[in-house]
Amino acid sequence: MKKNILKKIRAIVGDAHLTTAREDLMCYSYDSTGMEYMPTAVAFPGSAVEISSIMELANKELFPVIPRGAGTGMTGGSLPIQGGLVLVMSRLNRILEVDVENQVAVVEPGVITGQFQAAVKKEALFYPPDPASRDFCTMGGNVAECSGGPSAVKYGVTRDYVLGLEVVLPDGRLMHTGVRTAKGVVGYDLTRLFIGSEGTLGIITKIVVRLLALPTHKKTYLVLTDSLRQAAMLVSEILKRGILPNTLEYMDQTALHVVREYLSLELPQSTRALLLVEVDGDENSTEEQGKKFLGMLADRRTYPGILEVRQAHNEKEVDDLWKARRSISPATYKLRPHKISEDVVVPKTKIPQLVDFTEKLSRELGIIILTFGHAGDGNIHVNIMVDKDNQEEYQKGQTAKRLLFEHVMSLSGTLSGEHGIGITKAPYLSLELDETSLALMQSIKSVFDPNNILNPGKIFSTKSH
Ligand code: 2HG
Ligand code: ZN
Repeated sequence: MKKNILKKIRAIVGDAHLTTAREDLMCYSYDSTGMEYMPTAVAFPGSAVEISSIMELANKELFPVIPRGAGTGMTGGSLPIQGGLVLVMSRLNRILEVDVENQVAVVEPGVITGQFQAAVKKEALFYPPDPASRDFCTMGGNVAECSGGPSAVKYGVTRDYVLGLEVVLPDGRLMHTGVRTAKGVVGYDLTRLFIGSEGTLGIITKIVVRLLALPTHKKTYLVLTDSLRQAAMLVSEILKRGILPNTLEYMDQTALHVVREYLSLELPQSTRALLLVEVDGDENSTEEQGKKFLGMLADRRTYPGILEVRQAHNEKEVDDLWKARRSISPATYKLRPHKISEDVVVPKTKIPQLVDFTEKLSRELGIIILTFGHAGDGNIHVNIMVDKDNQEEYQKGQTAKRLLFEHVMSLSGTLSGEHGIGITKAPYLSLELDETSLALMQSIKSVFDPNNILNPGKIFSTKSH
């Protein structure tokens, strides 16, 4: 990037908000994939108007711009793979409005999701999307990736809560999409087009979300089983009985092992999997759902693989369980220095087939593959643990990834439920999308960004990273 361009960016954001110092650039060169790409410069814009001026300049001078939230992404969406200017949204971190009566809020993209949830909770309101990283990740990043989380089984994902957006287009134009009403069908649904577009179509500068009334009660349970298959089979059984938990998560034996220190409970020797189940609502409905759930599991002859069913009795027990669940992802690095992290989804009834397959893959290839995650919506995290410096192991990991994707397709599943495509899944896109859809998606990208300057090389690249 030429010196005079940097000078112009500096003039837009102010001297204190642009850096080219190597030690600063390094902080914005990686995300949760563990991959690193150095940006040429990093800017911290303070308003949509500044972002608009930067994009106008980028479109004229043709340099890449990569929007970035907190860098917790799992597929490389915020990595500057071609260098260029990283735009960090941390200064746009205000909750602009919480309209309690209409159950709507307006936030800037840099607001931390967990902090937003805590803020609306004070008004007895509820914003359900809860990525495991909610204490660090941002609302803008969640919209860009259409993040989900444990509560998606009952409450849905980010897409289900965003009513409208303010967006800066790659050429610098500022636009508004959607509504702030409960319904709206005027024109094409551009809001949904931006949600999950991984920062390739525009830069989100404001988000209008709908909120729910805060559930007043909850009950948290865990079910221990002597086989992974039994835990997997229980998932669709529970939902079939009309129980709709706000959490239906599972951990396999290896996932349990890496977070063992957070769990202040004794596990029977033969434990092979754990289901974390939570029901919520008002007092009556929570009570009723809890009873139904325990009633269903009471007859052990129907489910011989169940070792124990426990209820968390106090806040500490509930917190411990959640701490364990939210810590699995980072704790896996105890096993190997790198991971290939996938978030495939299969129809719920096919989870047993999927976990049988990953267990077999792990045995046959001789590498660690653990599974855990959002079983209630069939969204399984398959973590293939490798050491990238060990070529043979790394190649085995890549083989496992391809075989996994092919298997998921054969089960009528999808490659990604919440982490997006980014660069890590880009070479596999054609396993799922037909040529016509792929071509149409690429034309949409060129309509929005004819010069391919906004987050280039994401979603559609065929190069392996
Ligand atoms: C989770 O649910 C995250 O914990 C991360 O989506 C999953 O590390 C992973 O693969
Ligand atoms: Zn997840």
